[in-house]
Amino acid sequence: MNAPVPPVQSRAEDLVRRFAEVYGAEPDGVWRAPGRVNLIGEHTDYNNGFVLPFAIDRSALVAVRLRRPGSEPDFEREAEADVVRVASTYAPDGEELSRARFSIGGLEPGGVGGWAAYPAGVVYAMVHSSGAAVPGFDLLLDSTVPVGAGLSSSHAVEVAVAVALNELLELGLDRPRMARLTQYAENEFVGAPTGIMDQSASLMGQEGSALFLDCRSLDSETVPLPLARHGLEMLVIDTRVVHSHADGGYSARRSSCERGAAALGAASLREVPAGTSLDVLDDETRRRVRHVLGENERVLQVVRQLRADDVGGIGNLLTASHASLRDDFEVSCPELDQAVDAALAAGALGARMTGGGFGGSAIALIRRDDEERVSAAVLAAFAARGFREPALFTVLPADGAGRVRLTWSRGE
Ligand code: GAF
Repeated sequence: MNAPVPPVQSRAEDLVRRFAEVYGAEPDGVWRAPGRVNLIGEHTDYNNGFVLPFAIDRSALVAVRLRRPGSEPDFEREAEADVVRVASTYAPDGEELSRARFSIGGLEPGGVGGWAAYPAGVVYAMVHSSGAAVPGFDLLLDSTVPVGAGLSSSHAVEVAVAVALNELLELGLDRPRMARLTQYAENEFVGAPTGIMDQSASLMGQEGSALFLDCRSLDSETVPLPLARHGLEMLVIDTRVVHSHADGGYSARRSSCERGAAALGAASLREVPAGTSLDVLDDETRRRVRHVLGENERVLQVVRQLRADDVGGIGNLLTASHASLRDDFEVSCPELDQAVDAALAAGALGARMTGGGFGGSAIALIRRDDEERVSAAVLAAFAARGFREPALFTVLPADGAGRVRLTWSRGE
């Protein structure tokens, strides 16, 4: 449980060494982008609403080197200045590295599969939505964000690539523009119709705080989340039920919300005035809309409580969010419900699924002294139901993406 994550600095230094072995040269630098936990504000981002995620102390690292004519032995042989070579230390089938390559000029939506679609999508977005000239480059990826756990491992990769290329190519994109750019990569290239929350958390998170983001204006503020000072911890329960947002459930929810807004005469659910009757909607659409309207209110309430330093007091709102996602929005699953119920029964102050749902992770706000008891209760409940053993670990609010300062590497 809670296996320690190696420090970023030593991971980055290892990555530089591996990069030299793989590509025969040192990288231009190493960039880090964290995964995220959403504290509250679920399925509100694509409805122009409010979200309150935080960047976590688990991250993707990319070492990148722009390819320069004449600088590498095989560059001339490949004779393609726009070739991107990517490799990842996360290699499923027991191989040492998972490798892929693509040519920038040949990129088309859906044309690159597997994890390489994320760097490819960012390049595609830079070329097609920002008009940037992107040369070929070499990239090596390492990540401590568990894949498929609903903690935004794919956005962490995209954001790491975006901040690396933004700096190396001197594109001058600010954080909100990089959030839009990586959303474009997800929506247009990868084919997942996701909102703007995950990449914003990865880009704009701040240690010790959550990010209060208005997804309509992209105005953001940090809100203190001093867990340790209150003797609290955020426990992640990764159900290990894997779901992709490119599958139908997520886009079906999005369409329901759009239908609901249109039936209420609003451009988006954010524009629906408080107190509007939902009676004109059919039962299913009414429940979807009721979740989004209620969830926006819960975000505002949690922000008020955190600003009043009432961290323990937000627990009930987290649990209410879960009930709404389970009953009205219908994006939970038996494993997520079990995680929440078992954690609450063992003394958690609040618990909810986090992220898009249909699998992935739940979070539980717990007293530090209760970690073992809550974890044991969750494991026992999963075993009793015959569910796959979940992964349990605590997370802390961390800083958003940036360059890792290496003490000895070229270019520092
Ligand atoms: C996924 C999406 F990527 C986010 O944009 C958001 O919609 C979330 O599901 C649900 O709140 O993580």
